[in-house]
Amino acid sequence: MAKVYLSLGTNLGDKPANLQAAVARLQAKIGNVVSLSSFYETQPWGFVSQHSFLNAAVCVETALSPVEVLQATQAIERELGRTHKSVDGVYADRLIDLDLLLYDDYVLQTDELTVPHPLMTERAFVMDPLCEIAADVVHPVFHRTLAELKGTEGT
Ligand code: PH2
Ligand code: MG
Ligand code: MG
Repeated sequence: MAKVYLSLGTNLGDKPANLQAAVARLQAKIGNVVSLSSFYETQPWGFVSQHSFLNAAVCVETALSPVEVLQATQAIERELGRTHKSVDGVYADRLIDLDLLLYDDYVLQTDELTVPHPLMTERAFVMDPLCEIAADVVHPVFHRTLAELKGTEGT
């Protein structure tokens, strides 16, 4: 079994319900959800919106490969009503966003998927919830714990 860390975000609709629904589907499709952070209200990062976010992080134990995890998260995003991703490279409001952050200590780069998520350590809305459940996990590229990397985000 691999340990996968995912970031969850929503800034439309019933945000706590969107996160809970996503967690239930992660459990059904990907594997046992062994940790779930608190829900953090955060301001939109990288784009302008009047809708604040609710962000969280989870750890899931899975028998799926990284690409299978990606496909499962994309299916869950569609099932929960996400219609489009960024518009012309600009972030957009969304019902649910699931991002694959870490898959064990794998370092992967394909057209489809980059692991660890290349922007994770630059985003407080990712690192704050993640550190709540994975402070001692070592980042496989930076070789420092997530707790050490937290606070080094750009903003
Ligand atoms: N996700 C983004 C862009 N900006 N800002 C916050 N606060 N939370 C997010 O989840 C988020 C964001 C791209 O997916
Ligand atoms: Mg995202
Ligand atoms: Mg995403």
